[in-house]
Amino acid sequence: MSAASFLTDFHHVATFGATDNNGVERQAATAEDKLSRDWFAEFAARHGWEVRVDGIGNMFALIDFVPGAPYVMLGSHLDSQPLGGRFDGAYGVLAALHAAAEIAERVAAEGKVPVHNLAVVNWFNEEGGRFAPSIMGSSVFAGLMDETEMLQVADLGGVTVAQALEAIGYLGSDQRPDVAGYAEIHIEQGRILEREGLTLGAVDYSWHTQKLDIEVLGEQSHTGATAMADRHDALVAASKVVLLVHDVTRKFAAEALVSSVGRLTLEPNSPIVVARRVHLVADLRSASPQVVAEARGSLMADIAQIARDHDIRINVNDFDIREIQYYPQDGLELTEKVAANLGLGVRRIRTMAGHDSVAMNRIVPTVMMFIPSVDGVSHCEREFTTDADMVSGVAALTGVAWKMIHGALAETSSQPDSTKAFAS
Ligand code: HGY
Ligand code: MN
Ligand code: MN
Repeated sequence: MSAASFLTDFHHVATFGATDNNGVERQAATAEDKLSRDWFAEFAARHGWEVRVDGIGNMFALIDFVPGAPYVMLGSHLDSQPLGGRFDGAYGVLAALHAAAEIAERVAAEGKVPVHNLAVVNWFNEEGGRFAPSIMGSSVFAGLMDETEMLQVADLGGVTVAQALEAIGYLGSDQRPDVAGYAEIHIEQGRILEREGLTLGAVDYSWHTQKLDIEVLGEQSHTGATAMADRHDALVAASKVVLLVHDVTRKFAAEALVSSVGRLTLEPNSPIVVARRVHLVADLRSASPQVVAEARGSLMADIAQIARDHDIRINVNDFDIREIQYYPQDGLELTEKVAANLGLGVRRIRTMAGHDSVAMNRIVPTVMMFIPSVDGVSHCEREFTTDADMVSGVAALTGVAWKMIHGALAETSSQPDSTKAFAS
């Protein structure tokens, strides 16, 4: 793998769905996503790797060393948020492709047969911007979400996952590869590595997260002719809910809880009609499940009070609940060893954002790594990571994957177990 060829490919893929301010608009199963998927398939074909597409649109490029052996999978996601960043997900897929190419060359040159095969995966709909919930493709693969159910999920325009994948030619039916382990590298989407001047993060656990699906039901009426006393304005009540979701963080230590409403749809959304319905999605996250539970309890009580005050109905449902996930101890030690060999500054770090590795860590030993985000921003056009850090990350992923195909982590469980000797 040459740094130049990786950077050329990375910056080329960033042109698929490129926006005016250096971002990407490449939501799951859109025409722009198809461009990146086609490119992924061409890269694999150029290297003689078989490509499979499964029933939820996950793409797998297979590098076979040992007939019939399971695969160590490397990957991330090529879909983006609306007006998102060009690094989130795409970096991990490009890094995985180039790490795999480097490893294939080394295996051929050294002639030492590994224990496992290698695969690169582009997971479907990690972002969840168009089709909720997020981390969909990897969760279906890991058996955490039902494929038939997910295929019926519709976007705001009523298009289902199945229809969208069919439309871009990526509703597959190929058999899913057997998996022995998983490794993913991703931008940090926070400020820690940058602040500490470190190149690599060994992710040791993921935050507890959940979403609230909130439906505010008022009554449609004329904005000009209806007396104020007679209005049941869903948007006024919903606006108070939005502020509640923000203000509940103040009940806890600074930054102990993060929360926002990121989606709001309004019906009928006419300037002359009092809103009859508002649909909101709130995102609650914390390192402590207790904090999320307390925040949820406080919100439920306050939302019920708003419903009474406004004489309207508000339905609240939990979804997309993700327990804290701990990554295996020997995977952390492997990352730290590889970093030391490469002379890269490294530290253990939690992830607040969800990733496909959170799903995969439920079924196989998983390694998750971060590289720095400039200013810690993500899910926006301003998202940025330097070429140098990206190239360092590819070398780290290559080093970790090389050990994993030769059996590292093979016996470990995905829960942390410091007693397990590091499998060399
Ligand atoms: O859910 C997440 O945190 C990810 O960005 N999809
Ligand atoms: Mn991501
Ligand atoms: Mn993301």
